[in-house]
Amino acid sequence: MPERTLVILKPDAVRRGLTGEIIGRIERKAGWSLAALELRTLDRATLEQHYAEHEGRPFYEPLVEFMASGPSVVMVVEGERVIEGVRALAGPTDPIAAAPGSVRGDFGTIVRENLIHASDSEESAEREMKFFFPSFA
Ligand code: IDP
Repeated sequence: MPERTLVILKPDAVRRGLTGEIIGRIERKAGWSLAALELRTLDRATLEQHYAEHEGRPFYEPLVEFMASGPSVVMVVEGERVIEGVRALAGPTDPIAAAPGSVRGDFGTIVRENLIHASDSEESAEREMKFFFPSFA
């Protein structure tokens, strides 16, 4: 059964002109497709809620600042095992530890500026889709 996941191409991906490359990788996976997509500058309130689980960690404040620093591409991707699949396509959080072939492994060096967010479970995908696209069924 197809799933849906919430993906954010972070401000570094937009600034560096990598959104087409990353969206292309997602679209080329068999049966995956875009269900919603918007270029959006995320405000502090939105980001504080999105990253609430990290509040108090040393990287939290610079993360919120970075994420608010310019437009992101916010999207819903749907397809077979897309929650696990986009996480695999993104690679692990630290781009230096991420394997070449993954988005973070191919394009990133800085942990904070790691290009892409993707929901990490069915539960967070549901929550994040409703949060970023409230009118989305
Ligand atoms: P994930 O995005 O791979 O799921 P999380 O642990 O949920 O990773 O962290 C959210 C985001 O916070 C990361 O994608 C990264 O941008 C940033 N981040 C996480 N850990 C660190 C860190 O140790 N230093 C700087 N930024 C971090």
